[in-house]
Amino acid sequence: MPEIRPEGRLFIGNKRYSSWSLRGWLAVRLAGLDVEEVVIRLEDVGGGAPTPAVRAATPAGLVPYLEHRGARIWESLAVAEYCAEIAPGLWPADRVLRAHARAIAAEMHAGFRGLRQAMPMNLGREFPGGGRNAESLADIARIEAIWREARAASGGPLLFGAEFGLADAMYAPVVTRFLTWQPEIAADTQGYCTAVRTHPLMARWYAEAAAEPASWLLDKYENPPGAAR
Ligand SMILES: N[C@@H](CCC(=O)N[C@@H](CS)C(=O)NCC(=O)O)C(=O)O
Repeated sequence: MPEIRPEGRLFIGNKRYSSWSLRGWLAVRLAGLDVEEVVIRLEDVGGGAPTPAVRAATPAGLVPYLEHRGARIWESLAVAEYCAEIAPGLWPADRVLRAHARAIAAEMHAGFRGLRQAMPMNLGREFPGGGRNAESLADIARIEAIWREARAASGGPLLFGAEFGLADAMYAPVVTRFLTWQPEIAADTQGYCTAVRTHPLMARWYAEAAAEPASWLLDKYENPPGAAR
């Protein structure tokens, strides 16, 4: 029997904190790429500078970064599009729905800075009531509307029907932020969070995050400024 070898490498940050890595990882796993996973512990070197090991390993100094059969792909949305070339079913089959899915995925990739800054991802903690400011609440309202519109059109429970797709992958870290920071959200938003959280790949990512060494904990994410005390 010939040895089955991985077809490349996926560089990601550690799973407790790295929200963009979660997007790329979900796309790669949903597409079934046979790649080795290289997890880089994120560090706080000050001034918002990237982790030296991330900078050394990746073209843009950011994770996720995918090498697959000669292709080099960085930026989570580009990773998602690459995965969709291999597994086209990760976008909706219908042209109009596919355009909608791409639009909301791009909106996530380009925006929601208020939410991302006020409610950083931390899969091991709960900060109920924290992180609420005008910018994060406005982002949350827009995200609820996006999810509501997509699920109303598709019937849910995921954004474009029964299958977890690339639009869901782009919003999965938002779901984790909602579970950690527990903003006030509508019942249908909560329903979507449950549908995402219970997907087997999300369960796997959470379990692997929980297994990371305690020495990887970062004070800036464990004691974030916006946490209610
Ligand atoms: N726009 C990029 C953002 C990637 C990004 O900001 N990644 C963070 C981790 S979540 C990173 O690599 N930070 C470097 C560091 O913290 O050292 C993408 O979509 O992939």
